[in-house]
Amino acid sequence: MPNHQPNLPENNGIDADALWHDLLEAAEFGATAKGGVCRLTLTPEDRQVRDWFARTCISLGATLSTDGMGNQFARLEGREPGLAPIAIGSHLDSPPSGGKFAGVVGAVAGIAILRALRESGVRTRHPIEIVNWTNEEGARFSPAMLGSGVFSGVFTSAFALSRVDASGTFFEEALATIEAAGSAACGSHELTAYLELDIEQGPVLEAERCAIGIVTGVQGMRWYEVTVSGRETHAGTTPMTMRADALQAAARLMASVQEIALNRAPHAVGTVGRVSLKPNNPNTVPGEVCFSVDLRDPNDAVVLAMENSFRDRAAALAREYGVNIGIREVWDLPATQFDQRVIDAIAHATRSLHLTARELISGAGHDAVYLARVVPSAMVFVPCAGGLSHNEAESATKEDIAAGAAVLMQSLLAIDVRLDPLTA
Ligand code: HGY
Repeated sequence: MPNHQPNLPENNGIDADALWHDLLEAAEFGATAKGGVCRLTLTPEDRQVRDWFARTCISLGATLSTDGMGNQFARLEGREPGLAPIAIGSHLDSPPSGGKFAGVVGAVAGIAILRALRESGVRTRHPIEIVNWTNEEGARFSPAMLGSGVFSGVFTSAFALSRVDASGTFFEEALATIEAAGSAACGSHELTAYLELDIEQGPVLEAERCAIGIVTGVQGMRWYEVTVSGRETHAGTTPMTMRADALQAAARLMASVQEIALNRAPHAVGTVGRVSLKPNNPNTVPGEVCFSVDLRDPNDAVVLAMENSFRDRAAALAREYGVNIGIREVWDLPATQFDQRVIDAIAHATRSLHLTARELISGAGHDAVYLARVVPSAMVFVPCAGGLSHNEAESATKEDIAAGAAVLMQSLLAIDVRLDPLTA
C-alpha cells in the first residue's frame, strides 16, 4: 500500500466509518455480480439511488429540491441566507459496467460534510448545497454532463430533453418515468463557489504516493459518432472486388484512432468505445457500421489536429472501399482552467491537514467543467487502485476518501469566510 496514509487530525470532522457505510449503501443500487454498478441515468436503479440520496440528506437536516433536469440539491441554510450557496457536487449515475466509487465518492463526501456540520454545530455563513447532477456519464444519453450543462447555460433544456437513447427513449420521457423532474427551473439560482471530489480515475496519485490531487483543470475532449455505409450483399456469391464492405473499412478507420493518438503521445488519448453493425449476420457482407470516437488532450489544438488526421483517413478509406463515411461531432469540451482562488483554498486545506498533495489536470470530464463557466470552481482527487476506473474492479480506500472529504470541508470553510480578498 502506498505510504501516503493521511495522518488526519484526530477529529477533522469527517466520520470516515459513516462515509464508508454510505458508499456501500449506494453501491447496492444497480450492484453487479463483479462488485461494480450498472446505474445508467434515469433508470429504476438511478431512481433508487436518488431516493436514497434524498432520504440521507434530509435525515441530516437538509432540505431537498429538484430542478427540471432532475438535478438534486440538498440545502443546509447558513447564517446569512442572502448569500448564494457554496455547492459541493457530483453524480450518482454510472457507465454500464462501472465501479462503485467514481462520482459516488463526491456525493458521500458531501453527505459526510452535512453530517460533520450537524454534529459539530458549525453553522456556515453561506447556505451549503450538496448536488447530484443528472447524466454526468453520458452513457445512456449523449453528450455527457447534460444536467450540469443545462444548469450552466451550455445546453438549453429543450436540447437536453430531446436527447434519445439507443432504445429510442427521449430524455424527457426517462425523466418522467422515474418522476425525477422537479419544478425549479434548471439554472435559476446563483452559487458562490463550486467544489467537487472524485477519484482520480488515473494512475498518477497512487504512483506518486500522494493522498490528494489539487485539480487545476480538465483536458479538452471531443466525441464523434461515425457511420460507415457500404452495401449488404451475399457473403458467398459476391466477389471480393465487387464489395463495399462497411466493416472492413470501419475496422481500419477504428484502428487509425489508436495510431493517431499514439502519434501525439504522451498526453493524447483516443478511444473507440461503442460499435454496432447491420445486419450483423454471418453470411451477409455488412452494409453499415456505427461507432463512437473519443479524442482528448490537454491542448485543444492537439485535439483538433487529431480530428483532422482522422477525417483525412476516413476520406481515403471511403475512396479505397467504395463506402460513404459520415462523422458527426456530438460533444466538444474545450480544455478548462479552474479558478485560482478555489485552487488556493484546496491547496491550503491540504497543508493544514498535513496531507501529501500535487497539482494535476483531470483526464476525465466532470460537472465542474461546466460549473466553472458560471462560478468559481475546482476539484479534489483521491487515489484509486491501479488508476482503474469505468471498471467493476474500481476501488479506493476509506482513509483516502475521508481525507478528500476533509480537504473539501476545510476548503469550504475557508471559502465561507471569504473567497476573494475583495469580498467581505
Ligand atoms: O467521460 C468522462 O471523462 C467522464 O467519465 N464522464
